[in-house]
Amino acid sequence: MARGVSRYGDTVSVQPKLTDVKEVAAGIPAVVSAWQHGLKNMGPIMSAVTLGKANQHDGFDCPGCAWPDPKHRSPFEYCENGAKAIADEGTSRTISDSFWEKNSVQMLGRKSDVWLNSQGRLSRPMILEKGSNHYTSIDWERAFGIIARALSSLEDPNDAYFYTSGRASNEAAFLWQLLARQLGTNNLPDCSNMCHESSGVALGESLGIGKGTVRLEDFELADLIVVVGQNPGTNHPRMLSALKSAKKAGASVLSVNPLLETGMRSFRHPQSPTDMLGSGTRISDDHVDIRINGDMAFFRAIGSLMIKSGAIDKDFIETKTSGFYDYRKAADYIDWEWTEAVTGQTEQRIREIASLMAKSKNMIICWAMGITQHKNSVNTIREIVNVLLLGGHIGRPGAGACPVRGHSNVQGDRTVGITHAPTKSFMDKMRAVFQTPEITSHGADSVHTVEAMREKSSIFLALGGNFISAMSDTERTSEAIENCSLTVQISTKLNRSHLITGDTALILPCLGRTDKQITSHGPQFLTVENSMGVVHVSKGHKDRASMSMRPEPTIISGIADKLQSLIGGSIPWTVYGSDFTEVRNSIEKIIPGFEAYDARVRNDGGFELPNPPRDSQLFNTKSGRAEFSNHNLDSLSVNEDCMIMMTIRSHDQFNTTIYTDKDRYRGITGSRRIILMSPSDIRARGLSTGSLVKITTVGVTRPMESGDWSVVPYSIPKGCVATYFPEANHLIPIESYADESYTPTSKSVIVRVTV
Ligand SMILES: Nc1nc2c(c(=O)[nH]1)N[C@H]1C(S)=C(S)[C@@H](COP(=O)(O)OP(=O)(O)OC[C@H]3O[C@@H](n4cnc5c(=O)[nH]c(N)nc54)[C@H](O)[C@@H]3O)O[C@H]1N2
Ligand SMILES: Nc1nc2c(c(=O)[nH]1)N[C@H]1C(S)=C(S)[C@@H](COP(=O)(O)OP(=O)(O)OC[C@H]3O[C@@H](n4cnc5c(=O)[nH]c(N)nc54)[C@H](O)[C@@H]3O)O[C@H]1N2
Ligand SMILES: [Mo]
Repeated sequence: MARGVSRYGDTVSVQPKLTDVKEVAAGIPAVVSAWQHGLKNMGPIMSAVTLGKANQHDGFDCPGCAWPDPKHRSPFEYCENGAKAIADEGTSRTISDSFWEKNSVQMLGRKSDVWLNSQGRLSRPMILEKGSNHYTSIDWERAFGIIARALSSLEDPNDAYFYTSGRASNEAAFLWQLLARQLGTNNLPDCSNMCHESSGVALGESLGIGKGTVRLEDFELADLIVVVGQNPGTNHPRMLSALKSAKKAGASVLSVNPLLETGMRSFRHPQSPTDMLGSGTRISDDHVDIRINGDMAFFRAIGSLMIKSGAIDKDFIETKTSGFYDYRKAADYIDWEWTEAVTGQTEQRIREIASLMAKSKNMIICWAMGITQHKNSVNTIREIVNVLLLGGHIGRPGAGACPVRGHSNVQGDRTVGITHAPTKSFMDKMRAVFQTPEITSHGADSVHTVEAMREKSSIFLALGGNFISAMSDTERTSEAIENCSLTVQISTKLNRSHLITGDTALILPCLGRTDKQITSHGPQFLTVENSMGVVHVSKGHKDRASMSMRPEPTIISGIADKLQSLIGGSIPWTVYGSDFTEVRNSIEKIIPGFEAYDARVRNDGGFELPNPPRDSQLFNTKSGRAEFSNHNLDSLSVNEDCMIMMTIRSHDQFNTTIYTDKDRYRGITGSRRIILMSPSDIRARGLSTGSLVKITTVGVTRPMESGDWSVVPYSIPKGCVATYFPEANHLIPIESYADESYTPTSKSVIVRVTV
């Protein structure tokens, strides 16, 4: 039963204010911006204390991103955007009961995402009863009872879906998947499905591990670092320090991106006084302004040229890899006319880049969403790995594959069992240790969750995140959620997923990274894994803003304990909910690499998980070797009247949490309803700066379009346009996803832009 809540908030069309694209990232403006957010949300003293604990051995893991921490920490191990994420969570403001009395869900639905998030921390469990339009408070035990009864009365456990967003700690994530599996389902869709799933699938097939193969220390040993489809200046600002040190040690940096993002131009280290006064360090030595989705063709051409030049590591290829001869055959002929068209690069230019890569003794290739969110993402990543394999760049210091993860613990969540497609050995261990029922089929990922819930009324539970706004196809996703009998959100901040709900909806307010985790068993700490496989402690230090908030593991155990009393079982849920060491002791029994987990993780800096390709050039693939791939090349090609649209992040947002409407580095302020377009495309379409256009998705049978997008001239390849995520998500069809990984094609949407 839909309540008719707006999926987007009232959109007012305001023209953005445009200034020049910034040449230098970070520096004084970043420090000022970080402190502005801190002061506004936490006040001066709490800002100083909280920011001082970020990424310290005795502090918390910054919720901003998954970039690893250096061994030797400075007192300021945070960046501008980490500081924003910390201030946003650390706000002293809470949502009061009168807020819910005053505002119906329909009224809240008309508000913007910025407004919803700025209301403060969710502070009490709330329920939206069937047929009601207002949330009212509920006590924890009753809320757990409602969830447990609903789950236990399902005819089929596969009618429940347990979503996870990547901020959940290892302990919370482990308990969450244990709850799902005790019920009897593998339906564990997660944000990773929309994010680096393509990397996990591709690296699993090529290298036998779904993770990267470099350590932070490798950056200083590399001679060439390639940053493909990633905007570190905004999304992983601390990576710029690593790139800067690498350059000082002699590395070259190459950027491959339709946009020359500011962070890749120049960088002033905010913690270095001499840097702050200078003109900044140039980061990228060269930039390839590739067309959207041209990367597969680009890397194949490079591989082909490397083989022809003979500059390949024959010994590595001979002893450590499989499939080279088929790959060489596939890469023998390059259709240069097509390659030039889809990459937007001349043959000469690709030859230059190929010879740069062929010369490299130690190459690291980094990538993020610009590579993972296309139809051919898995094969594109395998093509990137082919190039690394040609040079023998796996399992050698200073070289390797580096998928740069997004959410701060998305990698850890996967490690401890958040996956719809678990291995048999994992499931066997779960059954042996916890007597969970036998589950023979894989579960649903995010795309299949939407499709299945639209078909059949279900129960949807979310450990964090904002599924409505983060998923593609906002309309279909909303229909799926509104078709549920019960939706449950364990959250820190108010978002649209609390307003577009099932018949009955629950909000369960949890503690975040910056909060002290105190249970009936005393003070606790949590653990996380960074983008490079290091597991370490995260300990918040702020007193909770409301006594009604609970730690995530305590909430999950509360639900599970009630459920267990109805369906049977002997998992010590009450112990898990209060003593997080016991959770770690159980993780150790199930997941390889976690021996003596609780003891080892207490050491400063934690411990590193084994990574056979990196540590000893061992590959857990079918052949027992690293696998070359040789798939047919493809790239999105569009008619003259269509364009390829990518949906990207601005500088002042964390995924669906929008802090302000400023995109400082790109020089855009005041509106997020913009479309970046090349000056030549603007002229060719008879448009001008500020023209309001309609964007229509091509290739779907149902109407998919929206108007009032303001044209912003920008240096972007012809035929390519960019809009912001999440505003443009309703233009990405649910049926448009990456082959094999089912990641929505957020960077490859074919559209028509008209007045
Ligand atoms: N401040 C802040 N930090 C964040 C986040 C945030 O929202 N805000 N989000 C976190 C999360 S969950 C993630 S996954 C990461 C995301 O980090 P990024 O992947 O850096 O995020 P996007 O803005 O999606 O940027 C994608 C980049 O890819 C480029 N691109 C798009 N299409 C193509 C293509 O076809 N080929 C190539 N070569 N490039 C392309 C775009 O121009 C853009 O620079 O950041 C994490 N950190
Ligand atoms: N078009 C388009 N769509 C995309 C993308 C894109 O590039 N383009 N990127 C995709 C990517 S990479 C990702 S990762 C997804 C992100 O998808 P999600 O992870 O679902 O979304 P977030 O915006 O990160 O979730 C924010 C909400 O999480 C809750 N939260 C924050 N911290 C905590 C915590 O510590 N505990 C709990 N329980 N809750 C917390 C808050 O209530 C907050 O409102 O979006 C994807 N969607
Ligand atoms: Mo992500």
